[in-house]
Amino acid sequence: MFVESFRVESPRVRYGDGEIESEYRYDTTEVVPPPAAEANGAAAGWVVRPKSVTYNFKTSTNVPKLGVMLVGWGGNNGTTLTAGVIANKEGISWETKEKVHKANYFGSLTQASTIRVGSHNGEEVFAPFKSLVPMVNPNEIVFGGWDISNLNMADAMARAKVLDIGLQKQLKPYMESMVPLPGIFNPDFVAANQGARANNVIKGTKKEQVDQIIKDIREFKEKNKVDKVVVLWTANTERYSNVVAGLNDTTENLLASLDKNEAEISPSTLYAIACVTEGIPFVNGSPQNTFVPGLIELAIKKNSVIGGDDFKSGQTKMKSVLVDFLVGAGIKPTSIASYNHLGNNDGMNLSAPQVFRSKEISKSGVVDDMVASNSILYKPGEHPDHVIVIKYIPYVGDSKRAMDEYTSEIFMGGKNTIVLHNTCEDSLLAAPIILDLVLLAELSTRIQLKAEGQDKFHSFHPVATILSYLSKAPLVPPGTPVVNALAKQRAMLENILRACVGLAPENNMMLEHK
Ligand code: NAI
Ligand code: DG6
Repeated sequence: MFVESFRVESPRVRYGDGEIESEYRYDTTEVVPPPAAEANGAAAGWVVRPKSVTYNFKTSTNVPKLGVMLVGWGGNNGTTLTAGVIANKEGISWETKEKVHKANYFGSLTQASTIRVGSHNGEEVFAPFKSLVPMVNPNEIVFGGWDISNLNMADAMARAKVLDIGLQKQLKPYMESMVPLPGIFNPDFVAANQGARANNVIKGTKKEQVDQIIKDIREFKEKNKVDKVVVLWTANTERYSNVVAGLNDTTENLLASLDKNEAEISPSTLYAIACVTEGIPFVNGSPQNTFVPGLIELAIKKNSVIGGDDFKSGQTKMKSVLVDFLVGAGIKPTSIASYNHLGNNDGMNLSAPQVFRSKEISKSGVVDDMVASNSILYKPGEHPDHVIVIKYIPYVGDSKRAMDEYTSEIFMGGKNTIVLHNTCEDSLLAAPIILDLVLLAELSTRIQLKAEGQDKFHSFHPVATILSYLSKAPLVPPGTPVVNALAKQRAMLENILRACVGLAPENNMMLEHK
């Protein structure tokens, strides 16, 4: 059974004027080693204590008019997302040799997935994920952004070669007047082959470039009369910046380096400095270390949302499901070989070794938490062989081919090899993820919480872990465990939103049927 929306009736929830207040019992467990065990490392005698903490949540229901500014707006992801939202808003349909297609938001967790709300007469009742708490309607988002290429969005959509031509023709009138603002370009951080499209760049020192980005955001906000702006990086993958003491290790050093026009501050870090300074949420959809320590410190000081890194779209999403399943089933993955080839501009940029290295790092870390969770299978420090290969093959364009081989040790010396082959337009996977990231980043700024004993409500930590489900290498606050397993990431997000309306976490126990 499906319901479009619902309202929670409970003494623990109050739907007030402009906000939802809820009281929520957070049940966890505390694990305590006995003093002797601590001394000699013995595992016996550990004590586990159930613990309950009452939290209060306050969620503002004043859904803002949202502006989204994309860095790399004219790229494959930027054009595909913008086109997709316009097509949904305008109710556009188009014909291919197969059938008449209608615009949809498939692939978006918030727009196209459901949650189980309970049961009625023994039948499961589901509702849209987006019905949990009031969220921005994607059709109402105003898009803008920057690109180092000056192509208007209609021509950029054609350059991307992602969407069917019958759809592109209908979208052209909406998109040809949209032109990206000049962007910050530094050839040292991307492949040399990207220089050819850089005809729309902000000149000046790094400080002047940051000031220009701030000015752009303010003008966009004013011109479009939006209440809030979220900025998201979907520009080229950059090489890693060197993290150097005195350069970018603290906020003070980073800002001093900015004033000194230091070469090692990447364009993505410059955009992020501008956003954090303005209190604008900034999400990084690429793998590079935009969030150098000095920037994370700045975001914490300003309490300005940052999130990332690297959209978790296809091959890696699969991996974070499959390895979780294998390790969770007591099977030991011992080698993972992940190969893919693609022919879009992202693939061309990734053909430079220093840029590929950023992607290799974010794709490689994705099974670490699952491996670390099972010491029956893996000795301390043991890890499956895990190799990542990406090749640029222009002919296939945006239609990425990904091939994976997982070999695992099974019962009594047996081996199991699973091989996957996935073909899919990369940008059609990424665009709905971008949508979710900006919608959830905005939503996170409207939620406040306090634990019992705390006298004041506070917002979530500015490093937005609630975006983990959508990120290959989730950025977490210092000292926070990184969770890559997809089901856990989804459960975390869903359960937090359930808590906002006083609903228990989904426990799947169905005791009433036992
Ligand atoms: P793309 O190359 O088509 O688009 C990037 C755009 O950014 C280009 O139009 C380029 O001119 C622009 N650009 C480059 N540097 C810029 C700067 N400093 N300021 C402003 N604009 C700049 O790439 P695509 O396919 O759209 O991917 C974008 C990013 O998303 C890449 O870093 C990619 O690795 C990442 N990504 C993509 C996924 C996917 O499934 N498509 C998944 C995970 C990450
Ligand atoms: C080649 O792998 C291009 C990349 O940008 C990926 O397509 C992107 O990171 C998506 O990766 P995955 O592993 O989630 O499919």
